[in-house]
Amino acid sequence: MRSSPIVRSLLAAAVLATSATCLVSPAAAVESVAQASKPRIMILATGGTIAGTGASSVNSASYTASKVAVDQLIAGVPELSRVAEVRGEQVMQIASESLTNDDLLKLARRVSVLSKRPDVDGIVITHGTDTLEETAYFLNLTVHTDKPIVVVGSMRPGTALSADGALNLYDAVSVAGSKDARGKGVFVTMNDEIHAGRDVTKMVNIKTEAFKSQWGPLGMVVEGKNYWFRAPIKRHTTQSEFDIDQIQTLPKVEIVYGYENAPRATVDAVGASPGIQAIIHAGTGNGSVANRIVPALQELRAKGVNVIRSARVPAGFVVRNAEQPDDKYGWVVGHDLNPQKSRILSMVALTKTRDPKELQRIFWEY
Ligand code: DAS
Repeated sequence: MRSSPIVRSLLAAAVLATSATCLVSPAAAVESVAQASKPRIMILATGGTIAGTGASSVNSASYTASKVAVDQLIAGVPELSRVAEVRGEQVMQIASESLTNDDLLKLARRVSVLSKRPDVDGIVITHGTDTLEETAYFLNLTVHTDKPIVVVGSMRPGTALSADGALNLYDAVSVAGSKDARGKGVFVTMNDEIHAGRDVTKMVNIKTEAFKSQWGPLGMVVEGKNYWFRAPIKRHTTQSEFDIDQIQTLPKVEIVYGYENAPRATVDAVGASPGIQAIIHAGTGNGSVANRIVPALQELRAKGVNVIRSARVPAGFVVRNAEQPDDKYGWVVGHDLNPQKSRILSMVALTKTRDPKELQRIFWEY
Protein backbone atom coordinates (compact mmCIF):
# COMPACT_ATOMS: atom_id res chain seq x y z
CA MET A 1 0.00 0.00 0.00
CA ARG A 2 1.63 3.29 -1.08
CA SER A 3 1.90 5.95 1.64
CA SER A 4 0.10 9.23 0.96
CA PRO A 5 2.00 12.08 -0.73
CA ILE A 6 1.87 14.08 2.53
CA VAL A 7 3.48 11.26 4.50
CA ARG A 8 6.17 10.84 1.87
CA SER A 9 6.90 14.60 1.91
CA LEU A 10 7.17 14.63 5.71
CA LEU A 11 9.47 11.62 5.66
CA ALA A 12 11.66 13.27 3.05
CA ALA A 13 11.80 16.48 5.07
CA ALA A 14 12.72 14.47 8.18
CA VAL A 15 15.51 12.72 6.30
CA LEU A 16 16.80 16.04 5.02
CA ALA A 17 16.64 17.66 8.47
CA THR A 18 18.54 14.86 10.20
CA SER A 19 21.18 14.16 7.60
CA ALA A 20 24.46 15.92 8.50
CA THR A 21 25.47 16.33 4.86
CA CYS A 22 22.76 16.48 2.25
CA LEU A 23 23.68 14.25 -0.71
CA VAL A 24 21.32 16.18 -2.98
CA SER A 25 20.23 19.79 -2.92
CA PRO A 26 16.99 20.50 -1.04
CA ALA A 27 15.37 21.56 -4.33
CA ALA A 28 16.38 18.29 -5.98
CA ALA A 29 15.17 16.34 -2.95
CA VAL A 30 11.82 18.13 -3.01
CA GLU A 31 11.60 17.57 -6.76
CA SER A 32 12.35 13.88 -6.37
CA VAL A 33 9.68 13.61 -3.67
CA ALA A 34 7.25 15.54 -5.86
CA GLN A 35 8.04 13.27 -8.82
CA ALA A 36 7.78 10.26 -6.55
CA SER A 37 4.25 11.31 -5.58
CA LYS A 38 3.10 11.42 -9.20
CA PRO A 39 1.13 8.49 -10.63
CA ARG A 40 3.23 5.95 -12.53
CA ILE A 41 1.82 5.48 -16.01
CA MET A 42 2.84 2.93 -18.60
CA ILE A 43 2.40 4.05 -22.21
CA LEU A 44 2.03 1.09 -24.57
CA ALA A 45 2.49 2.13 -28.19
CA THR A 46 0.92 0.18 -31.05
CA GLY A 47 1.16 2.56 -34.05
CA GLY A 48 -1.38 4.72 -35.85
CA THR A 49 -1.54 8.36 -36.82
CA ILE A 50 -0.45 9.45 -33.36
CA ALA A 51 2.86 7.89 -34.40
CA GLY A 52 2.59 9.17 -37.95
CA THR A 53 4.67 11.59 -40.00
CA GLY A 54 3.72 13.71 -43.00
CA ALA A 55 5.96 15.12 -45.73
CA SER A 56 5.11 18.66 -44.65
CA SER A 57 3.18 20.55 -41.99
CA VAL A 58 0.23 20.93 -44.33
CA ASN A 59 -0.15 17.16 -44.70
CA SER A 60 -2.90 16.65 -42.15
CA ALA A 61 -4.64 13.85 -44.06
CA SER A 62 -1.94 12.35 -46.29
CA TYR A 63 0.93 10.94 -44.21
CA THR A 64 2.43 7.66 -43.10
CA ALA A 65 1.07 6.15 -39.88
CA SER A 66 3.06 4.07 -37.42
CA LYS A 67 6.52 5.60 -37.86
CA VAL A 68 7.40 7.32 -34.55
CA ALA A 69 8.64 5.19 -31.64
CA VAL A 70 7.16 5.46 -28.17
CA ASP A 71 10.23 7.15 -26.66
CA GLN A 72 9.96 9.89 -29.28
CA LEU A 73 6.25 10.25 -28.58
CA ILE A 74 7.00 10.77 -24.89
CA ALA A 75 9.94 13.10 -25.60
CA GLY A 76 7.65 15.12 -27.86
CA VAL A 77 5.38 15.99 -24.91
CA PRO A 78 7.68 17.00 -22.00
CA GLU A 79 4.59 18.28 -20.18
CA LEU A 80 3.70 14.68 -19.39
CA SER A 81 6.12 14.85 -16.47
CA ARG A 82 3.90 17.45 -14.84
CA VAL A 83 1.11 14.91 -14.36
CA ALA A 84 2.86 11.53 -14.14
CA GLU A 85 5.99 9.48 -14.12
CA VAL A 86 5.74 7.83 -17.54
CA ARG A 87 7.49 4.82 -19.00
CA GLY A 88 7.04 3.63 -22.58
CA GLU A 89 6.88 0.24 -24.26
CA GLN A 90 6.59 -0.42 -28.01
CA VAL A 91 4.20 -3.38 -28.11
CA MET A 92 3.84 -3.17 -31.91
CA GLN A 93 4.01 -0.59 -34.70
CA ILE A 94 0.97 -1.29 -36.89
CA ALA A 95 -1.71 0.86 -38.51
CA SER A 96 -4.80 -0.31 -36.69
CA GLU A 97 -6.78 -1.36 -39.79
CA SER A 98 -4.21 -4.15 -40.06
CA LEU A 99 -4.44 -5.45 -36.50
CA THR A 100 -5.35 -9.12 -36.08
CA ASN A 101 -6.93 -11.17 -33.27
CA ASP A 102 -3.41 -12.29 -32.34
CA ASP A 103 -2.30 -8.65 -31.99
CA LEU A 104 -5.37 -7.94 -29.84
CA LEU A 105 -4.61 -10.88 -27.54
CA LYS A 106 -0.93 -9.91 -27.29
CA LEU A 107 -1.81 -6.33 -26.32
CA ALA A 108 -4.54 -7.31 -23.85
CA ARG A 109 -2.27 -9.85 -22.14
CA ARG A 110 0.44 -7.21 -21.74
CA VAL A 111 -2.09 -4.75 -20.32
CA SER A 112 -3.28 -7.40 -17.88
CA VAL A 113 0.24 -8.19 -16.66
CA LEU A 114 1.13 -4.52 -16.21
CA SER A 115 -2.18 -3.75 -14.45
CA LYS A 116 -1.21 -6.20 -11.71
CA ARG A 117 2.14 -4.50 -11.01
CA PRO A 118 2.18 -2.38 -7.83
CA ASP A 119 4.43 0.18 -9.54
CA VAL A 120 1.86 0.86 -12.27
CA ASP A 121 -1.05 3.19 -11.43
CA GLY A 122 -2.56 3.46 -14.89
CA ILE A 123 -2.03 2.45 -18.50
CA VAL A 124 -2.26 4.43 -21.74
CA ILE A 125 -2.35 2.72 -25.12
CA THR A 126 -1.50 4.81 -28.19
CA HIS A 127 -3.37 3.30 -31.11
CA GLY A 128 -4.58 3.96 -34.64
CA THR A 129 -8.00 5.55 -34.68
CA ASP A 130 -9.53 3.25 -37.31
CA THR A 131 -10.12 0.31 -34.98
CA LEU A 132 -9.36 1.95 -31.64
CA GLU A 133 -12.97 1.41 -30.55
CA GLU A 134 -12.67 -2.35 -31.03
CA THR A 135 -9.50 -2.62 -28.95
CA ALA A 136 -10.94 -0.41 -26.22
CA TYR A 137 -14.09 -2.52 -26.01
CA PHE A 138 -12.13 -5.78 -25.93
CA LEU A 139 -9.99 -4.50 -23.04
CA ASN A 140 -13.15 -3.27 -21.30
CA LEU A 141 -14.57 -6.80 -21.48
CA THR A 142 -11.51 -8.81 -20.50
CA VAL A 143 -8.94 -6.94 -18.34
CA HIS A 144 -9.65 -7.35 -14.64
CA THR A 145 -8.42 -4.15 -13.03
CA ASP A 146 -9.84 -1.01 -11.45
CA LYS A 147 -6.80 0.97 -12.58
CA PRO A 148 -7.58 3.42 -15.38
CA ILE A 149 -6.81 2.16 -18.88
CA VAL A 150 -7.00 4.81 -21.60
CA VAL A 151 -6.80 4.19 -25.34
CA VAL A 152 -5.80 7.26 -27.34
CA GLY A 153 -5.00 8.20 -30.93
CA SER A 154 -4.92 11.26 -33.09
CA MET A 155 -6.49 12.37 -36.33
CA ARG A 156 -3.44 14.31 -37.54
CA PRO A 157 0.22 13.29 -37.48
CA GLY A 158 2.54 15.13 -35.10
CA THR A 159 4.18 16.84 -38.09
CA ALA A 160 0.96 18.61 -39.12
CA LEU A 161 -0.24 22.12 -38.30
CA SER A 162 -2.58 21.98 -35.28
CA ALA A 163 -1.67 18.36 -34.64
CA ASP A 164 -3.99 16.86 -32.01
CA GLY A 165 -1.79 13.99 -30.79
CA ALA A 166 0.22 15.84 -28.15
CA LEU A 167 -2.77 17.14 -26.19
CA ASN A 168 -4.65 13.86 -26.68
CA LEU A 169 -1.67 12.03 -25.16
CA TYR A 170 -1.37 14.53 -22.31
CA ASP A 171 -5.09 14.14 -21.57
CA ALA A 172 -4.85 10.35 -21.71
CA VAL A 173 -1.92 10.26 -19.26
CA SER A 174 -3.70 12.72 -16.99
CA VAL A 175 -6.88 10.62 -16.92
CA ALA A 176 -4.90 7.38 -16.49
CA GLY A 177 -3.28 8.90 -13.39
CA SER A 178 -6.54 10.13 -11.89
CA LYS A 179 -7.96 8.48 -8.80
CA ASP A 180 -11.48 9.51 -9.86
CA ALA A 181 -11.02 7.52 -13.09
CA ARG A 182 -10.63 4.22 -11.25
CA GLY A 183 -13.30 1.57 -11.61
CA LYS A 184 -15.11 3.21 -14.53
CA GLY A 185 -13.96 0.79 -17.22
CA VAL A 186 -11.69 1.40 -20.19
CA PHE A 187 -11.71 4.89 -21.66
CA VAL A 188 -11.01 6.55 -24.97
CA THR A 189 -9.86 10.16 -24.61
CA MET A 190 -9.94 12.18 -27.80
CA ASN A 191 -10.49 15.87 -28.46
CA ASP A 192 -10.84 16.75 -24.72
CA GLU A 193 -13.61 14.16 -24.22
CA ILE A 194 -13.56 11.06 -22.03
CA HIS A 195 -15.57 8.29 -23.68
CA ALA A 196 -16.48 4.82 -22.50
CA GLY A 197 -14.58 2.29 -24.56
CA ARG A 198 -17.85 0.40 -24.86
CA ASP A 199 -19.86 3.25 -26.35
CA VAL A 200 -17.43 5.25 -28.48
CA THR A 201 -17.10 4.91 -32.24
CA LYS A 202 -15.27 6.76 -35.00
CA MET A 203 -17.98 8.75 -36.73
CA VAL A 204 -15.88 11.09 -38.93
CA ASN A 205 -12.87 10.03 -40.94
CA ILE A 206 -10.96 13.33 -41.24
CA LYS A 207 -11.90 15.68 -38.38
CA THR A 208 -10.24 15.96 -34.94
CA GLU A 209 -13.74 15.72 -33.49
CA ALA A 210 -14.07 12.24 -34.94
CA PHE A 211 -15.24 10.13 -32.02
CA LYS A 212 -18.79 10.03 -30.69
CA SER A 213 -20.78 7.99 -28.17
CA GLN A 214 -24.50 7.98 -28.94
CA TRP A 215 -25.26 8.05 -25.21
CA GLY A 216 -22.68 10.83 -24.77
CA PRO A 217 -19.17 10.96 -23.40
CA LEU A 218 -18.62 10.16 -19.72
CA GLY A 219 -17.06 13.58 -19.30
CA MET A 220 -14.30 15.93 -20.35
CA VAL A 221 -10.70 16.49 -19.36
CA VAL A 222 -9.52 20.08 -19.40
CA GLU A 223 -6.02 21.16 -18.33
CA GLY A 224 -5.48 17.91 -16.48
CA LYS A 225 -8.76 17.98 -14.57
CA ASN A 226 -11.59 15.50 -15.19
CA TYR A 227 -15.21 16.66 -15.32
CA TRP A 228 -17.54 13.64 -15.04
CA PHE A 229 -21.20 13.77 -16.11
CA ARG A 230 -22.14 10.08 -16.14
CA ALA A 231 -20.82 6.62 -15.33
CA PRO A 232 -21.08 3.31 -17.24
CA ILE A 233 -23.82 0.88 -16.18
CA LYS A 234 -22.88 -2.06 -18.39
CA ARG A 235 -20.54 -4.71 -16.92
CA HIS A 236 -16.83 -4.16 -17.46
CA THR A 237 -13.29 -5.00 -16.22
CA THR A 238 -13.52 -6.39 -12.68
CA GLN A 239 -17.29 -7.00 -13.05
CA SER A 240 -16.83 -9.00 -16.26
CA GLU A 241 -17.25 -12.77 -16.41
CA PHE A 242 -14.58 -12.80 -19.13
CA ASP A 243 -10.87 -12.72 -18.30
CA ILE A 244 -8.04 -12.25 -20.80
CA ASP A 245 -5.85 -14.43 -18.58
CA GLN A 246 -8.15 -17.35 -19.41
CA ILE A 247 -8.63 -16.72 -23.14
CA GLN A 248 -6.24 -18.68 -25.39
CA THR A 249 -7.74 -17.93 -28.79
CA LEU A 250 -10.66 -15.96 -30.20
CA PRO A 251 -13.45 -17.73 -32.14
CA LYS A 252 -13.95 -16.82 -35.79
CA VAL A 253 -16.75 -14.28 -36.15
CA GLU A 254 -17.31 -12.40 -39.40
CA ILE A 255 -19.54 -9.54 -40.56
CA VAL A 256 -21.74 -9.28 -43.63
CA TYR A 257 -23.24 -5.98 -44.75
CA GLY A 258 -26.84 -5.41 -45.79
CA TYR A 259 -27.71 -3.21 -48.79
CA GLU A 260 -30.00 -3.16 -51.82
CA ASN A 261 -29.46 -6.18 -54.08
CA ALA A 262 -27.02 -7.80 -51.61
CA PRO A 263 -26.59 -11.37 -52.90
CA ARG A 264 -27.18 -14.41 -50.75
CA ALA A 265 -23.88 -15.76 -52.12
CA THR A 266 -21.90 -13.44 -49.85
CA VAL A 267 -23.54 -14.87 -46.74
CA ASP A 268 -23.09 -18.42 -48.06
CA ALA A 269 -19.41 -17.79 -48.74
CA VAL A 270 -18.70 -16.23 -45.35
CA GLY A 271 -20.77 -18.91 -43.62
CA ALA A 272 -18.71 -21.60 -45.34
CA SER A 273 -15.37 -20.34 -44.02
CA PRO A 274 -13.75 -23.02 -41.86
CA GLY A 275 -14.38 -22.76 -38.14
CA ILE A 276 -16.80 -19.85 -38.24
CA GLN A 277 -18.85 -19.72 -35.05
CA ALA A 278 -21.00 -16.62 -35.60
CA ILE A 279 -21.95 -14.16 -38.29
CA ILE A 280 -22.85 -10.54 -37.63
CA HIS A 281 -25.45 -9.21 -40.03
CA ALA A 282 -25.07 -5.42 -40.39
CA GLY A 283 -28.62 -4.88 -41.47
CA THR A 284 -30.38 -1.88 -42.90
CA GLY A 285 -32.70 0.10 -40.64
CA ASN A 286 -33.46 -1.70 -37.40
CA GLY A 287 -31.30 -4.64 -38.35
CA SER A 288 -33.53 -5.67 -41.27
CA VAL A 289 -32.61 -8.77 -43.28
CA ALA A 290 -33.51 -9.05 -46.98
CA ASN A 291 -35.98 -11.86 -47.75
CA ARG A 292 -33.34 -13.64 -49.91
CA ILE A 293 -30.81 -13.52 -47.05
CA VAL A 294 -33.08 -14.91 -44.28
CA PRO A 295 -32.90 -18.54 -45.49
CA ALA A 296 -29.12 -18.32 -45.78
CA LEU A 297 -28.87 -17.24 -42.14
CA GLN A 298 -31.41 -19.86 -41.06
CA GLU A 299 -29.32 -22.58 -42.74
CA LEU A 300 -26.20 -21.32 -40.94
CA ARG A 301 -28.08 -21.37 -37.63
CA ALA A 302 -29.15 -24.95 -38.33
CA LYS A 303 -25.45 -25.82 -38.77
CA GLY A 304 -24.68 -24.34 -35.34
CA VAL A 305 -23.44 -20.94 -36.49
CA ASN A 306 -24.84 -18.16 -34.31
CA VAL A 307 -26.54 -15.23 -36.01
CA ILE A 308 -26.35 -11.75 -34.50
CA ARG A 309 -28.51 -9.00 -35.97
CA SER A 310 -26.74 -5.66 -35.83
CA ALA A 311 -27.38 -2.57 -37.96
CA ARG A 312 -25.44 -0.41 -40.39
CA VAL A 313 -27.34 2.61 -38.97
CA PRO A 314 -24.92 4.37 -36.58
CA ALA A 315 -27.39 5.15 -33.78
CA GLY A 316 -30.34 3.59 -31.95
CA PHE A 317 -30.51 -0.11 -31.09
CA VAL A 318 -31.84 -3.27 -32.69
CA VAL A 319 -35.17 -4.29 -31.17
CA ARG A 320 -35.50 -8.04 -30.57
CA ASN A 321 -38.32 -9.76 -32.52
CA ALA A 322 -39.18 -6.54 -34.40
CA GLU A 323 -37.81 -6.81 -37.95
CA GLN A 324 -37.26 -10.57 -37.59
CA PRO A 325 -38.72 -13.30 -35.28
CA ASP A 326 -35.47 -13.76 -33.35
CA ASP A 327 -37.07 -16.06 -30.75
CA LYS A 328 -38.34 -18.37 -33.49
CA TYR A 329 -35.08 -18.36 -35.47
CA GLY A 330 -32.78 -18.66 -32.45
CA TRP A 331 -31.03 -15.45 -33.43
CA VAL A 332 -29.41 -12.78 -31.20
CA VAL A 333 -29.73 -9.00 -31.47
CA GLY A 334 -26.67 -6.79 -31.03
CA HIS A 335 -28.65 -4.20 -29.03
CA ASP A 336 -26.94 -0.79 -29.39
CA LEU A 337 -23.57 -2.22 -30.41
CA ASN A 338 -22.43 -1.48 -33.96
CA PRO A 339 -21.39 -4.43 -36.13
CA GLN A 340 -17.69 -4.24 -35.27
CA LYS A 341 -18.40 -4.10 -31.53
CA SER A 342 -21.00 -6.85 -31.85
CA ARG A 343 -18.19 -8.93 -33.35
CA ILE A 344 -15.86 -8.16 -30.42
CA LEU A 345 -18.49 -9.11 -27.84
CA SER A 346 -19.51 -12.21 -29.81
CA MET A 347 -15.92 -13.48 -29.93
CA VAL A 348 -15.50 -12.99 -26.20
CA ALA A 349 -18.91 -14.48 -25.37
CA LEU A 350 -18.29 -17.53 -27.57
CA THR A 351 -15.26 -18.41 -25.45
CA LYS A 352 -17.87 -19.30 -22.78
CA THR A 353 -21.07 -20.34 -24.57
CA ARG A 354 -22.70 -21.02 -27.94
CA ASP A 355 -26.25 -20.98 -26.55
CA PRO A 356 -28.16 -18.12 -28.25
CA LYS A 357 -30.17 -17.41 -25.09
CA GLU A 358 -26.96 -17.02 -23.08
CA LEU A 359 -25.44 -14.94 -25.86
CA GLN A 360 -28.47 -12.64 -25.75
CA ARG A 361 -28.09 -12.24 -21.98
CA ILE A 362 -24.48 -11.24 -22.54
CA PHE A 363 -25.49 -8.67 -25.14
CA TRP A 364 -27.99 -7.17 -22.70
CA GLU A 365 -25.41 -6.98 -19.88
CA TYR A 366 -22.25 -5.87 -21.68
N1 DAS B 1 -4.50 4.12 -40.48
C1 DAS B 1 -5.06 4.72 -39.30
C2 DAS B 1 -4.92 3.76 -38.12
O1 DAS B 1 -3.82 3.29 -37.87
C3 DAS B 1 -4.39 5.97 -38.92
C4 DAS B 1 -5.05 6.58 -37.72
O2 DAS B 1 -6.06 7.23 -37.91
O3 DAS B 1 -4.59 6.38 -36.60
O4 DAS B 1 -5.92 3.51 -37.46
